[in-house]
Amino acid sequence: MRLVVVAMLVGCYAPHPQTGAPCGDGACPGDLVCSPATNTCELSSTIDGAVDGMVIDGCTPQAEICGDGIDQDCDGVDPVCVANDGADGAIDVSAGGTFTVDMRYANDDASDADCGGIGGRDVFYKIVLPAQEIVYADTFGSDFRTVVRVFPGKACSAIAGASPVCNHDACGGAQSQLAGPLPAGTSCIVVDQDAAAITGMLTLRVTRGGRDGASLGSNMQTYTGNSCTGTNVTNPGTSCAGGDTSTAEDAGYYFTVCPAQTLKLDASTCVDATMTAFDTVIYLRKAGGNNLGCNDDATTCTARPARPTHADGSILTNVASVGPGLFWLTVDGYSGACGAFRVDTNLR
Ligand SMILES: [Ca+2]
Ligand SMILES: [Ca+2]
Ligand SMILES: [Ca+2]
Ligand SMILES: [Ca+2]
Repeated sequence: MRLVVVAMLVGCYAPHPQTGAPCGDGACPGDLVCSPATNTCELSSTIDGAVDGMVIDGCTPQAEICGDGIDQDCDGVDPVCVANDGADGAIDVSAGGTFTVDMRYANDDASDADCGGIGGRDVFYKIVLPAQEIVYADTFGSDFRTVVRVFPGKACSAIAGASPVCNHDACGGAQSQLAGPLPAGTSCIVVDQDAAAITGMLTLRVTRGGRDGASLGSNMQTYTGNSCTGTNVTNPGTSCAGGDTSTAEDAGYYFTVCPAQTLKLDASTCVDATMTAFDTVIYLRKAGGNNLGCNDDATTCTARPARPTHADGSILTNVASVGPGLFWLTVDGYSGACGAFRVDTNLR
């Protein structure tokens, strides 16, 4: 028995050249080969006898699986997996931006979590927020059917058994688009391939909404609120309300627009002037962008009972939002004002 244990230890710890080291002038020690994809020394020739760049007799090419030490496609290379193939390599997308991945170099190791088909390769992202905020993501431009699973408040290492926000087949197509609140702290985003896909280029776009807010519904809606309970996130800007840069608290309503789609928005704080108690300013922006429309005082508004000599309610009419993206209607106040409001909208 003692001899067997010694033999196993010898087997496990027999010295051999390490993989992952840079190729020296294209050469690698021992039986490693130089991977042209990474310019590092990798294992392949130890598995099936392939030599660098050659397809050997008797090797039947199959779909490559990255990082498993086997050269499935018989080109002499076992490619290194992408960094965010697994949960522990989740790429931080907290700053927003566009992220691309060649899915050939990922593995199928995420649970489908009852969202999308079983199978397909998957990659992991994380986002870390200082406070609850609306976050937008889409995968338009990817060349495969995408499934996006968002796990609010869960690190990627802790998503087992959790139910994600699930999105696929958005906008009548094969990609994904979603927006919604994520809490302070870390959340995980998994992008998967539907069914048994093993190739494809992923384009993931992440946009921070810059604030918390409520979802703006399609067609005619009425919302009431009190902006004094919010915080001052934005101001009307230099092109509106006389360049008002006051610190009035504001309320935000968000919506998404599909690619090649234009939505039109009407909004008014004076449909019932008795329900709005302060001098409002309303504006529409793409997240992070400038005013697409902004109005302080609409002369066609009925004056508020509290200020009968001056109509200071606000109206936007037929303002266009061109997709794809995340858009905000903001109810703000002029010169620091806040209060109860009613805003009537028509998004179509
Ligand atoms: Ca492989
Ligand atoms: Ca994976
Ligand atoms: Ca404001
Ligand atoms: Ca006003």
